[in-house]
Amino acid sequence: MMVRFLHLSDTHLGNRQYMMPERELDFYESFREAISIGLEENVDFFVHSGDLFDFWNPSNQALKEFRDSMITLREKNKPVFMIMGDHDRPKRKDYPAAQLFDFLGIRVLGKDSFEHTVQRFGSEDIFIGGISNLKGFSKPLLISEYQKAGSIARDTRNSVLISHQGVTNFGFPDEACEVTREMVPGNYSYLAFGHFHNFSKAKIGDSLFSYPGSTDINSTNEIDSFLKTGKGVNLVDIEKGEATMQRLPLVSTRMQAKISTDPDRYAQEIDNFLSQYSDRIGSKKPLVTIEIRGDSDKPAIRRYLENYSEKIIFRPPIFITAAVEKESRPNLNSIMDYLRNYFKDDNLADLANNIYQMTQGEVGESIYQDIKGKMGLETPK
Ligand SMILES: [Mn+2]
Repeated sequence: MMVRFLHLSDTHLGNRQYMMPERELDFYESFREAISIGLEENVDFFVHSGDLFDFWNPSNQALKEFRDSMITLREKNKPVFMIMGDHDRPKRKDYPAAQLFDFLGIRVLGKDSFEHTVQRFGSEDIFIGGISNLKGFSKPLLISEYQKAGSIARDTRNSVLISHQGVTNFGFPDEACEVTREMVPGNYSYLAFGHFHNFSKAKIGDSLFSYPGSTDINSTNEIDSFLKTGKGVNLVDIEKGEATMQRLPLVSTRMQAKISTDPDRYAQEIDNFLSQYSDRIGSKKPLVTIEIRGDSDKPAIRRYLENYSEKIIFRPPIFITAAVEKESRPNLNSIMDYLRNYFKDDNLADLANNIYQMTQGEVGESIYQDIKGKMGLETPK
């Protein structure tokens, strides 16, 4: 007997990238496509590894989109196991938004510490463990929760661990990671991870590990990986404790590109992009970020880009003149240098740095107090 599930992640429902209404709809559409792939593959259940919503207090529209899909899954008797990503974790005492839909069979696991459930599908039991995103001050807790997750699952055969953290050696700088690969328990059949938006998979211990990545492009940093591998979801089969995974592409994700060029070549590069990716562009107009370096006739370029209005959505072009380039590229080695350079005011830079440091850990009252203190409204405690 085999257990089959769909692993999706980082759907960021409600994200309205660049304040564009069509981008908000795109995120809903790629989410719906992911859900329908799972239904077509007749999975036993769904796993979502966090950042379901883009904000912890999503808009009613985002809640409705999620609810509608979950009603369908309920009707088809497909349970959903998930955890909170950093975007889902309430910034003050509150419920995770997804938990509003517990009556539809949504299970949000491990809100403050590791938690598990054992579910039976056909003749197979499967151990499903989860730990919601922990960051900043709670890193040591995370490491001990991973140890706990490893030891509790020791004698199980079919097992899945759901987690939303940065793990080293998956193409992200170590500063962006809370844990190293060695800290992740390697005795699970499958490690269902979220947080990094680019797809990757690996073997960790005896486990098959994967970041399925986001279902849509949340930032221009994801474009290179998107052009190489597209966005997708993971179809996972577990049989006799061994996981195998198939990567299934999402076709609804809108094509994006970033073109960094100069005033002499931009027109050619736009046409190159259109011909190179013509078979992948689909029915949605691609969204293109264009960066033009050097002195240029800005109004003429803006007018030229309008010729493409039927084929491409351009963001307002970014013009990088020699003067700007010099100013934005001082020798900046630390976040504090960046902030001083940006604000040109040590006091403001100091405040911004404090906020940055604190948002790596607990968010809330302490930041508010600090801001009031710096603004002379109240002495910080
Ligand atoms: Mn995310």
